[in-house]
This record gives sequence, C-alpha cells and structure tokens, in this order.
Amino acid sequence: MKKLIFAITLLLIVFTVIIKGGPQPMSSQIPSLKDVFLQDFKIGVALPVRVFSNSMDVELITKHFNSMTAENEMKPESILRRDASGKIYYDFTVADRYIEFAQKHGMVVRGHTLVWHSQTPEWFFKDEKGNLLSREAMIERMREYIHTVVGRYRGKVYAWDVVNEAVDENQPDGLRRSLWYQVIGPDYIELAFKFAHEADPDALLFYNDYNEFFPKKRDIIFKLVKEMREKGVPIHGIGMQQHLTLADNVGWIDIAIQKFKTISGIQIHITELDVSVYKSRSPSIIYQTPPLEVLKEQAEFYRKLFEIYRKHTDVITNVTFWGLKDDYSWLRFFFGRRNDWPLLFDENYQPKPAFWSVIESVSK
Ligand code: 9MR
Repeated sequence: MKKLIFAITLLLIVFTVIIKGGPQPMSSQIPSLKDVFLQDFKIGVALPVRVFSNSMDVELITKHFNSMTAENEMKPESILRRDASGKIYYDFTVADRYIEFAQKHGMVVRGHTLVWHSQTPEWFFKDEKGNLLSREAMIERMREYIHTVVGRYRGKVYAWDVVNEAVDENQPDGLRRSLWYQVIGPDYIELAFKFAHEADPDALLFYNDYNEFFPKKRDIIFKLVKEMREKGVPIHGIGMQQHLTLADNVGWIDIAIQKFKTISGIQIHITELDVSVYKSRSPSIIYQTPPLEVLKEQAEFYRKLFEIYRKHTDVITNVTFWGLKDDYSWLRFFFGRRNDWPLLFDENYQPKPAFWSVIESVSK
C-alpha cells in the first residue's frame, strides 16, 4: 500500500513539474557567468530582498554573480523614517541583509542610490511646516544623510551611485529640475560627491543615468563628469544603466563608451542591464509567450552588446543585470502589467538563448 501511495505521489509530482511546466531543477552543468568573465569585469545582479529566503534564487545568484545591487532597498525612501514629532531617523534592517548576504557569499555590493529625484520622500525637502528648506538647511540634510548611509557601509559597499538621473537633455543647462536642483541649485551634484568621499574615501563614486548613449544626453553627461573631474570633484565613474530595447542602436553604445573613456581616470559600470523583447516602450502587440524568433533576436543583441563591453575592459569593471530572472523584472510591472522577457534566465531558472550568446561572446 505504502509503495502504491509513493508511486502515485511521484507520478503526480512528475505530472505537475514536467507536463504542467512548473519549476524545474536548475541545470548545474551550465557555465558560471562570473567565472567566464573573471578576467573582464564583475558580473552583478539587482535583487529584491525576498530572494534571500528562496533557496533556488540563492543557488542561481551564488553560481553566476559576484556583485549585487539592492533593487529598491537602499534607496532613500527605504531607509529614511520620520517619527511623530517629525524627527528624522534611519532604518537599515533590510539594507543590512544585502551586506550580510554579500559577505557570506564573497560578493561585492554596489550601493544604489543616494541622491535622486525619485523614491525620496517629499518631506525630506521640507521643514515641519511643510515649506521647502533653505539651501543651507538642505545641504546640511544631504550631508548628514550621505555621511550616515555611506559611513555605515564604509568598506562594505565598494561602489555608490552617488547621483542618479540628474540630466534632462530638454533643459537649457541639461539638468533636471528636481527638488534637489530647486532647493540647492546645480552644485548639489558635486556636493553629493564631496560628502560621499568624506564618508568613505575608498569607495568608488559614480554618476548613473539611463539613455546615456543617446547622443544629446551622452554629450551632457560627458561634459558634466569631465568638468567635475577637472575641478577635482571625487567622482570615479559613469554608470551606464543600459535599459535597452531591441530597437536600440548598439553602435551608439560603443561610441558613448569610447567618448566617456577619454575622461582621464574614469571607470564605467554597466549598472542596470536588461533588453526588452519589444522594439518600443509602448508596443502595439504584447506577446503571450515569447516567439522563438524574438528570443533569438534578443540573443543576437546581447551577443553584440557583450562584444562591445569586452572591447572596453580597460574601463568597464562591472556589468550588472537589472534582475535575476524574467519574472522578477521591473519591466513586468512598471509600464502597467506587461509580459516581457528581458534577462538571461527564464521563469523556471533555465538559461535562455541570450545566456548562451553572452557566454559565446567570450570565444570571439
Ligand atoms: O526596478 C525598480 C522598480 O522596482 C521600482 O518600482 C522603480 C521605481 O522608480 O525603480 C526601479 O529601478 C530603477 C532604478 O532604481 C533607477 N533606474 C531605473 C530603474 C528602472 O526603473
């Protein structure tokens, strides 16, 4: 009888897992991304905190990645708190888990992000009466925030996205009219780098942005970073986010890297890589399942991308994917609920054609 029950249970499991397409065991035979690119750059991944309690996620993370970024959990809105009397305090409970995990598994952490127009509470810019702070008070608040966060993780976070997405190519001076800009003025950017450097003189400090390879935006970022370097502002790198679609021009990415690397002493991190299977952010047709042809096109795109990254290993020191597997991607939620398959691993932890083309880019 016991044997019969066992046999039936086994059959049911096989039915659910294989026939119905449930989670399959991870292929332990495939190459490890971080080992394949060991001589080139670190391979990173952006993670939500829930992955740390999922053993299949942990296995995939530790096999392939040697760098990690908190997808949301080290942003100001995740760390900053205010008590009933309006007093500001900090909550590092969740952020600390990234550091612990990284240390346990021999990974480095990219800190994301300190100064950004988004995911920063609006009250942070205001006094207890709800009025915007004076320039001096805001500079002091920024200094204290950066000193507290960067200071806490001194020697534990190896690179920080100090300022995120400050460029707006449609403004006459190229700078976004964020609350940071409005309250402090354009020099909030260099002040942020100065404070971060004070808090951890050994951390690598980055300016990070998206669409950074579009010519107009690229030139504004180039000028901003070059001028800061020439003035002696402690900035060490440019973070190229690389949220891409299949319509993007990889040639422009190559040109942008070539241009950025003429700034003496600058490093480049690819900080938020993903490649949507669509050709636009508002596609007219949404796939129910990804057509094989499209997955192959995506694989070709990834191959070209990694060939370019590998041409520039003199400056590119970290390539980070924005998500572990397709179903965790922000692209599934951000533009309304939409199917997309932008990463190297599918819902079932299996490597996609894009994974193999990234691996193959090394043999060229
Ligand atoms: O992936 C993040 C998503 O979970 C959040 O909802 C979103 C909110 O702004 O931020 C996403 O991450 C962004 C990153 O912090 C900065 N560059 C763009 C990323 C994708 O929007």
